Amino acid sequence: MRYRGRDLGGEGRVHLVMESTLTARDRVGVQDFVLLENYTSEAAFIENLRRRFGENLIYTYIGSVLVSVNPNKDLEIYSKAHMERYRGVSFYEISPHIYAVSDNTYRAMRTERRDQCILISGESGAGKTEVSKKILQYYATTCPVTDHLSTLRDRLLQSNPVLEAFGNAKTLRNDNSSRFGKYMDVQFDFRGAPIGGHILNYLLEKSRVVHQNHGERNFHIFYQLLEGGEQDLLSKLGLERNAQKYQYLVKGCCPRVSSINDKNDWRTVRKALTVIGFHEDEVEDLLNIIASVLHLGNTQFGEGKNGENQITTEPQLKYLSKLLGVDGAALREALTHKKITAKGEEMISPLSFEQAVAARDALAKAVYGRTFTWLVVKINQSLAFKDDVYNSSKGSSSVIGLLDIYGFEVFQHNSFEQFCINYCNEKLQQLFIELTLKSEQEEYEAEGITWEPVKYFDNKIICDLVEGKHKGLISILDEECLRPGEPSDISFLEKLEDTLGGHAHFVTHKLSNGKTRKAVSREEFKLIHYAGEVNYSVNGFLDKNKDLLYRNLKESDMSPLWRFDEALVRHQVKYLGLMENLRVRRAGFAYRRHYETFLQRYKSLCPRTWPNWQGRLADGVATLVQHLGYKPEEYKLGKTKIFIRFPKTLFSTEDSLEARRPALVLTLQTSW
Ligand code: AOV
Ligand code: MG
Repeated sequence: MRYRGRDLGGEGRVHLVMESTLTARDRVGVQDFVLLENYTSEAAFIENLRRRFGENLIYTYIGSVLVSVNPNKDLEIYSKAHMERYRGVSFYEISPHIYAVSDNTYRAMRTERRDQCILISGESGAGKTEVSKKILQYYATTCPVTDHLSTLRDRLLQSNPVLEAFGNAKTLRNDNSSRFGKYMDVQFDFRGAPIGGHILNYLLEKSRVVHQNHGERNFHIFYQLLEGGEQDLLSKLGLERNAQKYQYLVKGCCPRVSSINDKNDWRTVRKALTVIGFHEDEVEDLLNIIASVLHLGNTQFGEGKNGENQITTEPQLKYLSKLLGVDGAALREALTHKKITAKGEEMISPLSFEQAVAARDALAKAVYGRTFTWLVVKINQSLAFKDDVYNSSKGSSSVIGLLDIYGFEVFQHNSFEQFCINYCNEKLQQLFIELTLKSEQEEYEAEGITWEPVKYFDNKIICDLVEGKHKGLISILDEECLRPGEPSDISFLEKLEDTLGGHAHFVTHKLSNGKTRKAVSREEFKLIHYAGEVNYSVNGFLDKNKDLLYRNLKESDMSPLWRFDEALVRHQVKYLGLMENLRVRRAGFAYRRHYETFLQRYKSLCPRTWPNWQGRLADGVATLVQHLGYKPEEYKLGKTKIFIRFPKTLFSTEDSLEARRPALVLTLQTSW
């Protein structure tokens, strides 16, 4: 789902009308929910999605927001020919598509010379990452490039398979689930050519390196290396071509996934690393570390002669020391002892069996996490805009940002990971409200349009509850982690009760009359999120907050995935706030144009405004729409813009324009 926060795509940019490209099939249901007759009915909303989905029409607008339903099959709608169809065409002229959004965003960036952002939101497996890749492919294919820029374009595209190999994994919800958040900036020069990129990564689920739930896998790269790595390479790394041999790869009991070809993916990743500009010795370092993680997982501990805890797997230690380039004795000691400072003196004390296992796993997670960060740094260096190379680009450049995050999630058992993810979604929803519902209504006010405000739930109250200074949940958690004495998950819960008890969106088992509430256990707190109620178990909150290990999916049934599951769709329609969005859109005005743009485009339809209107622009537009027969309820005239309530009004005006095509050509050859 995408939105730009300001205006519909047509603003400031007109192009040849291509009504004829819309076939009867494209028009199944309504292609913009604003046209839905029964627009307050959730059932009608879902029925429209279902009808279109049945015809493989997975995209539908709510004004400038694109709703996309995952088809889970290749629809062959992403060819170069498709991309060409969407170039330079406005939203309402052609059937909804992610390419229309990409193109409108690109043109808005170029004509307004302002940075743009595409936000993608949705549940795990909904198709966010696929959408972000389609957008990138669209820019890579349709934007102008010169020879030296083609390298950058290739690197931008190739960063995806690399990051996915190291940051994606099979979960019960998605065979290629992103286990990290990604914000990517693509930088364009004044000609609209991509000249640079930058990736911001966050929340890598490091805990997956050492543990996977049943039916899930570790990060793809491990299986790719074992399946696809040349025999010489595996021997050098001390690895066997069998994932079952590695403790860190067997927890989920599914080394192979039918939809994934690890061997082919390995080739893709190796090639991508070269395209991005990794030197052979850097690739070697990278693979040494991946292999080390597997050897760490197979490092076992047992009781020595004197009852001490010792490493019982010597070959692993040997490989670890070789691959990581550290002294064997030092590594042995580090894995079985801890250093503590007491009264200014450093002391070494042995670790218990459990402590050693935990230390080993912590090391594996840290090594992998740092490697991932290093990978992103390297990719960013390779994508960085190089002023000296692209001299001609100096001065003006703009950016399109792509955000691909986690979706809201509720499981039977929710912990710190879900808390972080759901908070993240609350923040995204805030942004959504801010930029659509709020700004939409504020614009009517600014333009002096009479307007009956539409009520919506503002989830700021929940964001404040989580992030408020001193009194917010995160502050209280941080304070508890730092407090001297014996802070615990339960003492944290008690603090929450003391500080937040009574808040409308925070609930614990305690009732104000001293009795207890059954729906929330003694180790839980409940947050009433904008998208629903979630009980969080406080177990592990303090440790996880210190260690920053996020996200651990537990789900059972994936039968959520290959068909149009109405309950699932309804749930998403609800939590994404689509009905509220439609209501504002519908109660408001679907399209708006600056007077000048509107007049320029349609003046040929009225003898009084053709060829040029001499008076005030607003009067010209008023004259024009009267001539066109617009009814008073169909439009409003603001201070600088005309607001048109329904797309069909504009469609019929566009039809009239189509009938006068020869005159139109002059008007259309404007801003490219
Ligand atoms: P996600 O990014 O939203 O989940 P993905 O983008 O990885 O979801 O999509 C999941 C899978 O759905 C993909 O691997 C494809 O098989 C399929 N898919 C998605 N979009 C399309 C499409 N437009 N056409 C065909 N198949 C599609 V997560 O990263 O788990 O939040 O955390
Ligand atoms: Mg994803």
